[in-house]
Amino acid sequence: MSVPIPLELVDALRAARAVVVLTGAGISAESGIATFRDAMDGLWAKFDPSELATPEAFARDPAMVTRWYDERRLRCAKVRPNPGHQALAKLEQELAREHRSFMLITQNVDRLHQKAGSVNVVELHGSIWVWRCVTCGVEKEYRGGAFDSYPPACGCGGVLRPGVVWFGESLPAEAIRASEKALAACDLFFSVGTSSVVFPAADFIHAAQAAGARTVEVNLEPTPVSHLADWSIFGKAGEVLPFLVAEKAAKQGD
Ligand code: BV8
Ligand code: ZN
Repeated sequence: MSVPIPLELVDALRAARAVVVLTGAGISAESGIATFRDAMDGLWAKFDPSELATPEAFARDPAMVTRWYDERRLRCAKVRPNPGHQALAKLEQELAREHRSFMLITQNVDRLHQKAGSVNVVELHGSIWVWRCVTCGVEKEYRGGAFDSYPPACGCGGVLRPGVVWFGESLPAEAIRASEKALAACDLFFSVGTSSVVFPAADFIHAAQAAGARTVEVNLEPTPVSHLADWSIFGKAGEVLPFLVAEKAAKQGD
């Protein structure tokens, strides 16, 4: 482990009553899932993802947008959670045993947190596994192979779109409610693997601070919120988080 972890942070984690963790694409990078803003091979290299993740792009070219999402869904099916996901699942279990609360709020749509065993997960931007008919509204999880047409067809004759939140679309009300409730009650907030430029998630550190929480950022590079965090740790989530969770347990004599 090449990244120093401040002892005060380990103590803060040992003492925290209510922990909230916000994750972004960076925590899935070590599983082999492209982050949202990295220069990418395949479809992403030619297009700007924030251009594709919009209702306008879907209206303009539903075949291209649904093919892009289906390619990402099939990619997600091939990868596994990494030590960063596993550390957060372990931390949730330990805090539950210690009768302390934990909430994981993710911007990711890959469901790797759930695959790693995380239970208390809020999916702010939906899920790439869920597809919804734009005509009849039926919503189903698709875990199979590639769709046989783009845009995929619904039995009603309509077409399916991915069950994700696009730019310009409102986040699920329940996800916002659960996030606001957890942030208002937390005393330790982590922002992990996110460039903190997409809202409202990028504002969550402010809500945590308003609740009096200490804040931690774990990211490969500085972000617009790095200067706000009590601890800003530049390193890989898959290295920093397992080390931090192990240090917490070691000092607790777990
Ligand atoms: C909304 C879809 C009401 C699924 C995505 C103020 C308030 C509210 C809204 C806005 C506002 N200002 C502007 C807006 C509009 C907009 C917005 O935020 N625009 C931005 C660009 C300015 N927000 C919205 O439209 C939201 N809707 O609020 O509704 C409304 C509506 C209209 C107008 C006003 C209000 C909806 C936002 C959701 C958009 N959909 N995804 C999909 O295709 O995936 S967001 C997309 O970006 C992904 O979900 C992604 O998760 C998310 C954020 O990106 P990151 O996760 O941070 O990924 P990124 O690649 O950027 O960064 C990765 C980081 O990890 C990097 O820093 C890297 O260094 C680091 N990293 C890499 N490897 C590692 C690592 N860190 C640690 N370890 C590693 N190994
Ligand atoms: Zn339908």
